[in-house]
Amino acid sequence: MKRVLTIAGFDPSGRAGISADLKTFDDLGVEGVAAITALTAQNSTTVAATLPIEPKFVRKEIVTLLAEVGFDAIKIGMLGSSETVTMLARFLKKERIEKVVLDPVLRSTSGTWLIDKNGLEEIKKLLPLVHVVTPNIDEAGALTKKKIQNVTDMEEAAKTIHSLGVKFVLLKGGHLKGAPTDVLFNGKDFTHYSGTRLGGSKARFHGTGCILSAALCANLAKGVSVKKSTENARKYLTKVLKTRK
Ligand code: PXL
Repeated sequence: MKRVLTIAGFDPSGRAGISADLKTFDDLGVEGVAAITALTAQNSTTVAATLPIEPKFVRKEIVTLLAEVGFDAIKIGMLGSSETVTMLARFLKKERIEKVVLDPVLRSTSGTWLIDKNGLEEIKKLLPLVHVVTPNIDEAGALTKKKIQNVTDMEEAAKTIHSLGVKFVLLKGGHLKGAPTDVLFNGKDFTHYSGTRLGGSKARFHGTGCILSAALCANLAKGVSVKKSTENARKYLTKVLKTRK
């Protein structure tokens, strides 16, 4: 069985973060292990508080797991502090793990910041060490300092983010109006994935970014291509959302 590490925060509601990642890994037939970067106090609609774990401790969590077995892929989610991002960049530079998926979490769906103000610049430094980055419209806007309003803007943003050194950019369009389209860019070609919009409360969509990137990572660990992994991850996410109110 392939083994996948998630480095992310803990959401006690179970819909996002570490618990969502581990459930996704389990569903997709890979063994999940986890390093917690932050605790949060939240329910499905509100983040009341966050408590980042010391970067040294996060590093200890990762190296202790690694001492026993390697990872076939790594998924990175909420990191909680820019110091943890810096620590992780150092770790990835040393270990050279190929299949790294980064969900560049900046804010919760409800708008609470999940990283400090230096986090964004530190996250940019992680990109050359990452295989696939999965920003949503807000995160891509922050990374490129541009307003993204349509698919053409998304393609421009994906090019800019790709130029920061990451191999694949999967820009998620769910936050734009109309039929949601995700754009994958490999430095040469664009692939568009379109779907139908599901209705429902904000709570229904809490953690969707986590689930998508975890499912993508599980597929990559199993040797599936990035294009096909994206397709499979989107299908898996739709299935999960259909079980939610
Ligand atoms: O969806 C972003 C996210 C990621 N990780 C954790 C979270 C959230 C949003 O609330 O709590 C732990």
